[in-house]
Amino acid sequence: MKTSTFLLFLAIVLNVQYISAFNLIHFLQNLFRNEQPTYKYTYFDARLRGEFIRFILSYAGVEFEDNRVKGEDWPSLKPTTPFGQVPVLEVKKGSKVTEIAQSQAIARYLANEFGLYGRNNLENAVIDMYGAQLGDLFDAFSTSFNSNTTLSFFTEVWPRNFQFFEDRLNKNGNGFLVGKRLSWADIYLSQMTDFIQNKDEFLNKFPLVKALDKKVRSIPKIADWIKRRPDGDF
Ligand SMILES: N[C@@H](CCC(=O)N[C@@H](CS)C(=O)NCC(=O)O)C(=O)O
Repeated sequence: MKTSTFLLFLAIVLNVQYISAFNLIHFLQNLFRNEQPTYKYTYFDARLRGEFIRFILSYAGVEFEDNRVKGEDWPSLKPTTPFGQVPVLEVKKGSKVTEIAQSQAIARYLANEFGLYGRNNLENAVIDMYGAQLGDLFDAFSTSFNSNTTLSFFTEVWPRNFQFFEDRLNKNGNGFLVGKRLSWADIYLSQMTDFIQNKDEFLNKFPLVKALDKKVRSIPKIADWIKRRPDGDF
């Protein structure tokens, strides 16, 4: 049997809930070529928009430099980033460093690398759709924060969106947002619950989101990150 056939066979056999065939093949290929990239993740010393990427990096089980920029250092760093904003992920392969800005682009790259996508392009598009909705929700949170309207945001916009996700989980019917396995959108949705005060009470109204959140946070590598992550500013 050719090595690639054997690896494919092994990957299919091991294609359990949290390990996709793609993930395993990719990992083994990189291992044999000794081309494991290294990661430097730059964001503020906060959770906010950047934390879900830390969840994904933790899930991936890769070492990453968690570069937390202090407010006073931001003005000098800002012009060195691709679009004057964070998060930015630097991926170093050999001597080549590639910077990825835009949280959604970072998430999609990591999802492709570490098997957090679906089984085909259609599933991937739906996963990206949920990611984009969560990104919009975070934007709305940011706007409400800057205009001192967080109260109405958390009483109207936030529960409306959680109801959307509850309905979508109900429609998919198996505890994940898309297909039958974990995707980057599931992780993003779970991490968003970091921002809820009285989380238990709030999530009681959204039992499927609550169950997904529990499942994500009990994945050992994510649980470990949650245990050791710094508090940060927000
Ligand atoms: N669409 C971008 C938005 C990035 C963004 O708004 N970053 C904020 C922090 S959450 C930032 O860098 N603010 C500082 C600034 O703009 O100077 C993404 O999803 O990454």
